[in-house]
Amino acid sequence: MAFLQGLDSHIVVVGCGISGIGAAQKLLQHGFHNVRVLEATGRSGGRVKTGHLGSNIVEIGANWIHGPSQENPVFRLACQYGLLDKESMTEENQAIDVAGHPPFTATWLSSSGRQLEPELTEPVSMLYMTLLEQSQVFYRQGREPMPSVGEFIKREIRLALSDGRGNPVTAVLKRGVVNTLLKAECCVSGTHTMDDVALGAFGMYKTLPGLDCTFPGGYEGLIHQMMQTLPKGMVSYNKPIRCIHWNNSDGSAHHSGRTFPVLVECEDGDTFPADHVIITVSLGYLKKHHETLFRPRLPAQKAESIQRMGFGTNNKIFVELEQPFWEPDCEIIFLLWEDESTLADMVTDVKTLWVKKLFGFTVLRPAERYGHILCGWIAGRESEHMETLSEAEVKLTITQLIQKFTGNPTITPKRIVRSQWFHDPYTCGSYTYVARGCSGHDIDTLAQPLPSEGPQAKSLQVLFAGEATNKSFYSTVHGALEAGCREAQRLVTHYTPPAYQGPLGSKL
Ligand code: 6YU
Repeated sequence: MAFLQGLDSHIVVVGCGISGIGAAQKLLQHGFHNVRVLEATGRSGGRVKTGHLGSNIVEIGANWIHGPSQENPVFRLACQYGLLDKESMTEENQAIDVAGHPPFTATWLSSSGRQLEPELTEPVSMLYMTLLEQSQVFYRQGREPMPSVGEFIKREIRLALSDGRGNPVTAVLKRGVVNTLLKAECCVSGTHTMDDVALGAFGMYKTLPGLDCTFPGGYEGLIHQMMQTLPKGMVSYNKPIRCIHWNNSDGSAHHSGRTFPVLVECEDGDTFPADHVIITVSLGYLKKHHETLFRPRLPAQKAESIQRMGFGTNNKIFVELEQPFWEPDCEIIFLLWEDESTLADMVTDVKTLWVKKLFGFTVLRPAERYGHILCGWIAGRESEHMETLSEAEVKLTITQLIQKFTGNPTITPKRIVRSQWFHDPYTCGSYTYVARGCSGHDIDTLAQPLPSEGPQAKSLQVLFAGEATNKSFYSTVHGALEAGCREAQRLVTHYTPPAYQGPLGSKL
């Protein structure tokens, strides 16, 4: 009976990214019928966003399914909807374990316009990868020797390269390889510098088996398929919420003769009374707005965890060329600056040197589908500055960069398109990382429903989903989807009588 009454509860999901869609889908599957999704923008998908460069599709947001194998809910859905090519779905592909770093076929170019020999770049890359793997062991062992991944790697590299026997020119190049790889890791982690990423918590992120794959028709195809399962009209677009009044803080939450513990207030003045709200906005948005987004304000512990956790910027700059300057088998082009004499993954002057943070380009493949398109990657404050420049300015700087590194002054890109996630008012950056000084405890605290104490402690008024609330898979699409489903399941369990929980209840 309690369960049947529960199905009448009014549930508002804030945000129509994959986490919000996953939550709404699961609630509907379990019979909840008063579910409403409020989305600030005019589209679904949030950070899953497919755009165009000329007639080609390009991913402005998420790119890959990380770890496409059966444990990954995004992979399962993509297979179910028939969105992947055959090769990505093979057993062999699912079994490959790349530990989060696919072995791309690489070309290294230097700022003097020459290609570097693998004899130089490969041993340093291998050493670097070993250190990156070692950075993950402290999560289980504790007693990390340095506070951050960046400081740990740089210390070990200094020790390894300091025998003084080598040629000094080669030593500079070796440091350059490390700098480029650190800049690449800033993109993977979504941080300004690896010095900001906590060494003790780095290993908390779990990788799944499977060779990362893309969606031939665009990642947003997954969103469109999922949206088909929601009834028309369930999502209200262009409906930014201004404030969540919880714990009956706004005495006016009455509707159809009932009193509701929560009132969701939108920017346009509309209000939605609710029994439960699942909030899926990004950590970046929470950092910026949590003080005004909740009435009463968030408990101090939760607010502190939000501030401690990291949310950085990673942007892409897609570049279309008439002809490739890379070999047909090349999957990634690394750029090495020969004038960087110290180990560092940041530039000294963001405004004038921002482009030096761009670690290189991935090649969009296969060429028969994309033509000749490169995707440049740039993280951090340099990336945030890039967003403020006009597209023409970015195109000019990227043209000069490619000409310098290829030594060919005639190469001129046809067109470019870039992402601007930091200045997106409803995302405020790209994704979560475990910042120096933060731990899994902060993610648990963020994910804890409100109120967390007092007489209403178990009423689940405000629930927290989104990628930032997933301790194992933060920063990913599957992490976001799983978190949305987790919070929907929390409500299902809440209304399921104890007699139905356990093996039978879990099938509800
Ligand atoms: C992945 C990948 N990938 C590249 C880039 C980006 C991301 N990710 P959403 O923000 O989607 O939804 C919230 C909604 O709320 C949104 O629609 C808002 O408009 C709305 N909203 C906000 N405020 C509101 C308000 N006031 N009122 C109403 N609505 C409001 N993930 O799996 N593969 O290749 C990449 C990548 C450039 C920007 C990615 C990737 C991250 C995912 O895109 C992201 O996690 C999810 O889409 C988030 O979904 P959501 O629903 O939670 O929020 C060791 C270690 C290291 C750890 N890192 C390693 C992992 C590497 C991660 N890699 C990423 C790399 C790329 C390239």
